[in-house]
Amino acid sequence: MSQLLDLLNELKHNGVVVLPECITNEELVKMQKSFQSQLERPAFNSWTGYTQTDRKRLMVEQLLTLDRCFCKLPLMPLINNLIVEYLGKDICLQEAKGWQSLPFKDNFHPLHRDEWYCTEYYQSKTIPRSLKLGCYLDDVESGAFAFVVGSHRHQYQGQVGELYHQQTEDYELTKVVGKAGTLFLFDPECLHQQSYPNLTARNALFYHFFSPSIVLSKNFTQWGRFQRLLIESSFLSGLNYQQLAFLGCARQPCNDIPDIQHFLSLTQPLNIAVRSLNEAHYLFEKIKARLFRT
Ligand SMILES: O=C(O)CCC(=O)C(=O)O
Repeated sequence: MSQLLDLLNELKHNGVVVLPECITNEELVKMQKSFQSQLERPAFNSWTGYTQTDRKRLMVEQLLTLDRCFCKLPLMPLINNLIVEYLGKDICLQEAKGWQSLPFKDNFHPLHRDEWYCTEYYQSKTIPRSLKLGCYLDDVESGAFAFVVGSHRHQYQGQVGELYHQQTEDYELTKVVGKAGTLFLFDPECLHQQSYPNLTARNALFYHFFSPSIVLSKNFTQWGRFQRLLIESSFLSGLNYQQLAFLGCARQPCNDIPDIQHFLSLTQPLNIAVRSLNEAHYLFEKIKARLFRT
């Protein structure tokens, strides 16, 4: 109990807390292998794989479809209890993704507060809170997660997004360096970034927890950054009601039709390109069958 309270107090005070070792070596290896398998190729047509929306990160979406270990991680009692104590009982997992950060020398991913809730809606209301769980899959010495201690402790909205705090020299950054398997919780209202330079590719997981009742930012939903959480159903077997609820199964069903605005003008040419490729593949197979008919 006192460990939970100590960690909770540190999280409340600093905005970030590094957790004690929770993952076994066997689980870590499974997660590393499964994550790596998604980095072999980009998601395309019927291939699953990584997606890429910026220059230096290969995103692995929907971790809970990949391996049971990714499902078990947020359910570990210490993690689960800390999140519920910090955010309240109606909280659940909303995103489970990770990324490989490719090496970079510049301030590629500058200091920011996450843009996820609708800032206009909450203009004169209490700022909604969320938590992220970070997990390194590699030993991290450079390119570590970095944050400004205590910068989440403000009552009124700070500026969200990456445009406002580019002069990193103005801030004292604390870095979370650590071995593969290092776990940390942070309040994304705390100023944070991936520090630079990042000398080697870094694989890391980021789970995001918040209440289903929160009104989300349109940038978050319509630009495809927020995706509905998918789970491989066999990973749910044996979980109790509380665990299922924590993974989001107790939410009101979401009836919104996804309305992604990303590169709208490219939709038609991209559809044509993919269909042409499939036609070409079909023709190729047909010619091959004719030529090699016995
Ligand atoms: O990749 C990192 O270390 C930074 C993570 C981050 O900025 C985020 O999850 O919002």
